[in-house]
Amino acid sequence: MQHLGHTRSSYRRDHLLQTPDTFVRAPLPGMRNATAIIHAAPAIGAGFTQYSVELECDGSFRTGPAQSFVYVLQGRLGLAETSLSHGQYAWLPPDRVTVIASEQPARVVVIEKPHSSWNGIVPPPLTGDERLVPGKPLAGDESVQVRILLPDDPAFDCAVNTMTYQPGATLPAVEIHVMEHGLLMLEGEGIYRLGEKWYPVKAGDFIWMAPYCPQWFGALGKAPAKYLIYKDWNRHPLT
Ligand code: UGY
Ligand code: MN
Repeated sequence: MQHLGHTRSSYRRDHLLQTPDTFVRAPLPGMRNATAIIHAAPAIGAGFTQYSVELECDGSFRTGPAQSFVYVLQGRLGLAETSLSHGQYAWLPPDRVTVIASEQPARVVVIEKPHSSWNGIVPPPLTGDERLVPGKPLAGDESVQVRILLPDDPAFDCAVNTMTYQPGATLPAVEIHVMEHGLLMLEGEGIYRLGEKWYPVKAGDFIWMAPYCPQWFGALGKAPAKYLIYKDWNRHPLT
């Protein structure tokens, strides 16, 4: 399709909006029958990487030296003795190579970050199911539900949550904070304020927000909007 050079994607010093029409696919070393779309990486100033992996039949990839958070978007994946399907996720500790494989086509999002340990503690691997995590209203607002996918434990140096907004619901205020974000729109649509710009966004879009990037979201449409959001967490800013 011809877009005459137009896209909703935008790259600024303190944020990236990456829409599916601008995704570029290339396999990473160790991938078999699979390819990656790199969303966030140190090349844009991020302290983490986030990428989508698209697996074909009999596809596989492996986690690297960093801690990894793996969330299944589509299909069924096997890792170690476990299998994960849509909405299920795994956290894998650093320095442990784990092969993730799929017999059928599948899509998964991966977040990797060097682990900053607390008193030398590195947690063991864990798995979970987003649908079984109870939602908590954001700042008392029932129309915005937050699901916290990783334990509230100082051994973890990042948080990964989902946030579900009823149509018309918004973040209560423009946030400006030291933590950076990687965000994948999972469902619905809305308006994201990033820095001094307001962007229409919808399911499939990725957003990176640098530290202190002003941010706000309002959900539009007739169905809830939902996103998966990463942030660095639980560490003094000097560490
Ligand atoms: O956790 C957060 O900082 C979250 N409320 N930010 C966001 O949704 N942009
Ligand atoms: Mn935030």
